[in-house]
Amino acid sequence: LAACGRQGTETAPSPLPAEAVVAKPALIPAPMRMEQREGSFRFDAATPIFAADAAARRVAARFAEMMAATNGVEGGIRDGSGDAREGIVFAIDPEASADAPEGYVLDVTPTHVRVAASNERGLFYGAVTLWQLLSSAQGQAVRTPALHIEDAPRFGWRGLMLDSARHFQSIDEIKQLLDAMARHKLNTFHWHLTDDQGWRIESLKYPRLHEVGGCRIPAGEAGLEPRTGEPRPYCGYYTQDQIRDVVAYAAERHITVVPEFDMPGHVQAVVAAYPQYGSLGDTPPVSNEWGVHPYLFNVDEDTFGFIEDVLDEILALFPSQYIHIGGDEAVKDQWQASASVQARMRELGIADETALQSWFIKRIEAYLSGKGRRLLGWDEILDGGIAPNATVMSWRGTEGGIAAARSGHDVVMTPGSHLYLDFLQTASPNEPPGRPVQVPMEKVYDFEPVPDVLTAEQGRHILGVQANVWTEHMRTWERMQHAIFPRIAALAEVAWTPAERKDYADFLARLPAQLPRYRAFGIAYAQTPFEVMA
Ligand code: TNX
Repeated sequence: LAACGRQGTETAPSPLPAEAVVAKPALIPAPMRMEQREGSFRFDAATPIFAADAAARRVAARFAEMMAATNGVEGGIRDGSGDAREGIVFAIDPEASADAPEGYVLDVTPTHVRVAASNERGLFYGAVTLWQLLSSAQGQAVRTPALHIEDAPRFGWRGLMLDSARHFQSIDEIKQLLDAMARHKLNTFHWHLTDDQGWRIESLKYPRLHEVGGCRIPAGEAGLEPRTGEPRPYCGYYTQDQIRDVVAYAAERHITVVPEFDMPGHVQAVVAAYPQYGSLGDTPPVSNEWGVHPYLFNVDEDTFGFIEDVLDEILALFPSQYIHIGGDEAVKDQWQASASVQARMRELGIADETALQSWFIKRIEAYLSGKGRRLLGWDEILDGGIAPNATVMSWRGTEGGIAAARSGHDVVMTPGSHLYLDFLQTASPNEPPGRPVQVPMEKVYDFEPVPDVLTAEQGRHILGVQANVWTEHMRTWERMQHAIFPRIAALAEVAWTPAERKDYADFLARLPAQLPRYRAFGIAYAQTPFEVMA
């Protein structure tokens, strides 16, 4: 990886307990710059951990928590800046990493360690690095090589999307995922909360959204009570308190939660609850089938009033600058078939349904801009002309992202070909059900977010990358873990590590050290990638 010279070879003073020695740091994602130095540092239960202020203390506490989980040893946190030059110091230091908002500097010397950053976020990432360094060996006493790291992420958007509409997860599972994201230095949790198969946000103003829209009857046996054969609905939503709790929990881990409220398509669950806002006025059931559905919002003033009310509730729950409004897969048949939609188009002088979708999204964009937020949508929001200030999430390959960047719009790359974790990862018979195409770990790793057809200036519009966890095939947390881990480690390196530092063989050499860390946190990662490698 970096310029690794000599390895720590000092022997411990004799009265100390036996220690595990880290031969070579195994950090994921690999840092921007790392230089190994002379000697090594010993960490054990007696190592003091200094934190000078509240922010540093919060970071030190997270560090201690992680060390306790992986190595069974915490070290004691003390107030102060560690002038004694022993132990570990966490310091907010305006001089350190000032020009990199999430960067940090880490120095390990034979006598002490200093982690410094200009803000708490950067300091937290420094703590994650130090924890990985020390947990590259097992045991309550570890010795790690002296080194100097200067680190900052390549991208500001390092995301993971979770679909809680098709199947939903418990708050505890979501928190476990947020914890794991933070330990991979990911900072954006895109929460897909509404779709044809379910509405998962409690609405105070429109309670039928979660009461009716939150329930579907699964197809086949899963939808029947085993004894009586009665319909067994699959129901669930997150209360506003639970959502606030998740948002706060994420923020403590330096993760922004970006909600998604899909429109004008993927709204069958909404129309099931409030048919007056659908284009045709009929009342469908909440869907229990996967794939693309025909239901579209109407385009009259009542419908916009409803959407804006719901957005207001969402904005109050999610402080995120970006609000995802979907925009994908809106087949236009219902708009074509609806007399009132056609009349509205004539009135507005809108030529076709693609132009109508563009008008629709522009209207929502103006609403969100008026509230100081930014609209984000799937790449279909380019069709018929993109709204000013809209940001594009490129999922049908990178083409949409390229077009958006060329026209001066910001982009998050999340191509299905490389970053969809609902695709299987190997040809092993032990893969659980999933979408049939394969996205092996190496393919995730090899994704390059900034296409070389872009100029440097256009390339700066690529905010970053995100992997998506669609859950049609992931009924359980176990399956989700299989899909996410360890591919999330490859994603982390795509999102964080400078392109010229990426090296798949080296990544594979570091990956084994990551696995005991997963186990320590009870993460049931996929074994299939390792069967293939064996
Ligand atoms: C396409 S990606 C969808 C989702 C599905 C996914 C399954 C996107 C914007 N739309 O609705 O869940 O494929 O892989």
